[in-house]
Amino acid sequence: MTKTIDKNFSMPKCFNERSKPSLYCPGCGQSIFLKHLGFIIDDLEIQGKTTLGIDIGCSLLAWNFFNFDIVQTHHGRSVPVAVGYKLSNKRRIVMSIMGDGGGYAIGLQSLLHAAFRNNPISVFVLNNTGYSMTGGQMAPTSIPGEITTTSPSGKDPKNSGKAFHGPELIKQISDNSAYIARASVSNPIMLQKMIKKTLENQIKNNSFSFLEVLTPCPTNWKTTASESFNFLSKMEKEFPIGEMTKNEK
Ligand SMILES: Cc1ncc(C[n+]2csc(CCOP(=O)(O)OP(=O)(O)O)c2C)c(N)n1
Ligand code: SF4
Repeated sequence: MTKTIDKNFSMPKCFNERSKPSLYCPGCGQSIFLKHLGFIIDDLEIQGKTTLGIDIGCSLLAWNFFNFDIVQTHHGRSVPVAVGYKLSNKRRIVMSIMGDGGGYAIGLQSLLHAAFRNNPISVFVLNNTGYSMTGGQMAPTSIPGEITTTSPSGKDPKNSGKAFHGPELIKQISDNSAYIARASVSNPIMLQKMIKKTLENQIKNNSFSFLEVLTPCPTNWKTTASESFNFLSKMEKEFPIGEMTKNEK
């Protein structure tokens, strides 16, 4: 049976009127991010002009929520599809949303070249330190010592076990006009501000923009609500939040 959104809760206008029941696990940070993204799309009044490329992984569940054009891609391929879409229809505002596995492992080359070419799309990578949809395997972003289903003794820092820092790498090869930042769902005001700048950089400056968002995955982390936010604080030490743009705007 299809559930309707309870109008007593504030929901973005660009969400589907009759959204399917949410398939996100309770406490998932990805759904928190989508709600803030929805509010910013409302604020910028771009619902009718937006196209979203979604990846494989839990982030694909975004297709349940938004009432605008969405294209589903293969794992790690939402960036090249978004680039192709933008090049063929320059008036659209084109976004890509993917997990850290999609962005920093299987799709890394596509992401880096889009940044290098300064393709005017907005990319969001949701970093939850693992491959969540497939059961919580270790990812490039798993932090040193982190226990995952494929690192039961903890990710070994002495054995190539460092955490991968995406925005810091992208900054090295991107154009001066690119917007690059890292946010966390623990700080919604900063998150909304950065989502807005990520989209505005495409709209006003016709440039590449990139936002990594730290999001909890309580199911694979096997954490309670408070433990999830404790782990998020640990992530924020490894992955400092803030803007990494070369030029002040
Ligand atoms: C080419 C390819 N390889 C592997 C898979 C299997 N697969 C599906 S989801 C997934 C993990 C996704 O992890 P991430 O991109 O970090 O997204 P999350 O689920 O954490 O949001 C994998 C490996 C696939 N769908 N396609
Ligand atoms: S497995 Fe993790 S990332 Fe996926 S929906 Fe559940 S909490 Fe969210």
